[in-house]
Amino acid sequence: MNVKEKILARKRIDFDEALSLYEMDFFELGELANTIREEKHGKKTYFNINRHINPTNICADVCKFCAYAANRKNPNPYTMSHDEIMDIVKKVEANGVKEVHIVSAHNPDTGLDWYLKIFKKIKKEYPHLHIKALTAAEVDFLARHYDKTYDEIIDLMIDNGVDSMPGGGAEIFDTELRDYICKGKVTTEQWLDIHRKWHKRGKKSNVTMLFGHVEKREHRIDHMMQIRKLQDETNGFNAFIPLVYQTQNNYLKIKEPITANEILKTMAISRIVLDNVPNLKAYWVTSTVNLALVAQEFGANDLDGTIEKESINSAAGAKSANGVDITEFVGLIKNSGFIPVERDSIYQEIKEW
Ligand code: V47
Repeated sequence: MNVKEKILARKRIDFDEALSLYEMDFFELGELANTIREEKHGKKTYFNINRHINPTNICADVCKFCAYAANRKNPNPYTMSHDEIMDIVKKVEANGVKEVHIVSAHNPDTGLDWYLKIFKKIKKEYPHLHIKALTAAEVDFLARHYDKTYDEIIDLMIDNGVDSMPGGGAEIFDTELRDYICKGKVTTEQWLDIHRKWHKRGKKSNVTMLFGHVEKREHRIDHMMQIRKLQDETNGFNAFIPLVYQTQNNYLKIKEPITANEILKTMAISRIVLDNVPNLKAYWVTSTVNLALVAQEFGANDLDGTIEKESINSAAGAKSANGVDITEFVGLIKNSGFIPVERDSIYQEIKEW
C-alpha cells in the first residue's frame, strides 16, 4: 500500500510517510485532508464567542520568538489588578461572551494567589462562563517558583474554577530546537506530563505548534507524532492549533516568512497524522482570516472565535489586537461555502448561524 492508499483506507501513517506528504501535489494533499474533515465534521466550521485576557506581560523567561513579554524591545510592563480583570469580564459577559481565555507571562512578583484567585472570583460571579486558563508553561513556572508539584498546581486550578487548559507553550517539541528558541522554559517532557496529568483528571485541553521560524519539516512531523502518542494514552486533546510564527519585534531573525502553501500543507498533513485529535483549528490570528478560510478546504474545521482583544500574537505583527466582528466572521464562513456553527469550549454545538 502506498501512502495515499493507506490514508484512504484510514490506516495510520508513520513519520517517513507523513514527511513524504510535503512532496505530494498540493491539491491532492488538500483533497485527502478534506475527505477526513468531511467525514468527521461535514461542512461545519466551528467557532466560539470568546475573549482573550492577558493579565501581565512581565516575564521571568526569555523566548526568542516572543514580542509580548516586556523587555528591551518592548519596554511597557503591565500587570492588571483583579478589579481590572473583573471589569473586563463583566463587560464582555454582558455582550454574550461564553469563554474567557486567560494566559499571561511568567511574572515572579505577583504571588500565587494573584494567578489563581481570579478564577474563583470569575466563577463565583459568572458560573456559566467557561474559564480556559494557564498554559503548561505557566503551570511549570508556578510550580517552580512557589515550590509546588504539578499535581498541586493542577488541583489548585480545578479548585479555583479553571475548566480547561489552552494549548500554548508547546512551541516545538524537538529538544535541540526548543533549547534554541526558548531555553529555560517548560521542557517537552514536562509540557506533555502536565497535560497528561490534566487529562487524567478527566479534563480537556488543546495543543499548539509554533511553526514557520527556524524549524524544518521533520520537526513539525516529530511534534505531531508526540501529540498523537499522548492522545492515544489520554484522549484529552480537543484541538490541534498550528500557530504561524509572526516575525516582528522579537529576537529570532527570520528573513523569509513561511509561505501560504507551506502553511496549508502543514495543516493538511496535521489533519491526516492526528487521526485521534477531533478538531483542527486554523487560528485566524496568526494565519490571517483569509488563509484560515482557505484552510477549511485543507482539513481545518475550527476558526477559534471572535477573541475581541489579543496581545500576544498582535505584539509580533498579527492583525488581531481588536478581534473580529461576529456578523462579518459568520458571513465570511458562509460565503466560503461552509456552515458556521457556534460551539462551546468543549465542542458541544450551540447553534448554527
Ligand atoms: O504559547 C508567541 C505563541 C502562544 C509568537 O488553546 C507566537 O485554544 C506566533 O497558545 N508568533 C499563545 N505565535 C497563543 C495560544 C493559543 C491561541 C489560541 C487558542 C489557543 C487554545 C491557544 O502564542 C504562545 C506561543 O506559542 N506565540 N510569540 C509569535 N511571534
